[in-house]
Amino acid sequence: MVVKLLHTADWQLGLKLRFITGETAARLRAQRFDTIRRIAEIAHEAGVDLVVVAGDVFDDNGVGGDTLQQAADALRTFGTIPVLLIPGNHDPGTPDSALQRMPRLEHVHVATEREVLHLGGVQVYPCPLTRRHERDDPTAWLPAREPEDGIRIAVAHGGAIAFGESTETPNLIDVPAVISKGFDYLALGDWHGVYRVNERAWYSGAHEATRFKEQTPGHVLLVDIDGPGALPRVEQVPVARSRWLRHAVEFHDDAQVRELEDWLEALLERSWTLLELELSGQLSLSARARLDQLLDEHGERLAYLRFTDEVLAEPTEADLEQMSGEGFIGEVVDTLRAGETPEDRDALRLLHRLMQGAD
Ligand SMILES: [Mn+2]
Repeated sequence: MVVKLLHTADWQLGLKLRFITGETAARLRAQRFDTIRRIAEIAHEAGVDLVVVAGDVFDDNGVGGDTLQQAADALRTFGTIPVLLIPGNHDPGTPDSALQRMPRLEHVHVATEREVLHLGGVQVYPCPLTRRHERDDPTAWLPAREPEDGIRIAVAHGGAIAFGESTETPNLIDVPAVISKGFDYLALGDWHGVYRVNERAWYSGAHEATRFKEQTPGHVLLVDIDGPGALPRVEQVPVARSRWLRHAVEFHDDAQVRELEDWLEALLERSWTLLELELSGQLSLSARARLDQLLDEHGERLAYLRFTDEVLAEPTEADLEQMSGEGFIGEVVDTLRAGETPEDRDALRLLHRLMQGAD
């Protein structure tokens, strides 16, 4: 008896992405549904017996009917493959549960109770969250293996104690305790990157990232289990369309602006790339001006760009030669050159930029 499982989690459908303005947020919100369709293709190609979504299917229980319908339409593409959804901390199984309001589909099972289900030839033990923060371990109810049991899979949403968080943290899951009860695989959700807790317990991570700080989001896991007690074979499959990147540059040489330009030009699918740049160090005024141009240009070409900017612009002799002039501007430049405050340097930089623009 071999079972093939597709494990995913943290879809957070209806995610607001309030920090992103304009059409891009709507495009990224829509992509979260399209990536489910991609996951369904992978499930069909791999011939999986069961799909488990380990919580936080929706971003919150207040999502509108349009989000619920789009979710149901995307889930329909799994065809007859059974899909198990469990409530997480974003969409707990409270009376206003979004999962309960979603249009019903025959192959989609919403776990509301802590009880064993038989899906795709597997004994599945969902551990739904019934409120946003459970004080008790949501896996505590799981029964130990009986001799007649087949392949057993538990599905839960919360923090593995292995992360070393304080025991005051809600939704904590004692992973070794679950495995010691004779589970072949524990499908976890809540952590947004792929993370192997141990050989039988994994986080799949989110299908599309939600924040820059997430480690290896954008995957699903294909899990093969040859029989009760066999170690699962886990394959990590990339699915995300959006790419969330972080990049840091500490400038100490003007040539690094050109290197940053090359790096930006080498990015694939810029319209799907969100970038967080951390810029520090020191540049000449002319290189600083070129950097500002680059940031303006790529701010428009990327899906999203934000940056921390701690780059000091120090006028070089070449910069100042270029700026020296006659009349009022010449006097201002001389005054600013003589000044030593950061404001003087900022004013010189702005003036330099204005003079460049006036060419
Ligand atoms: Mn969560």
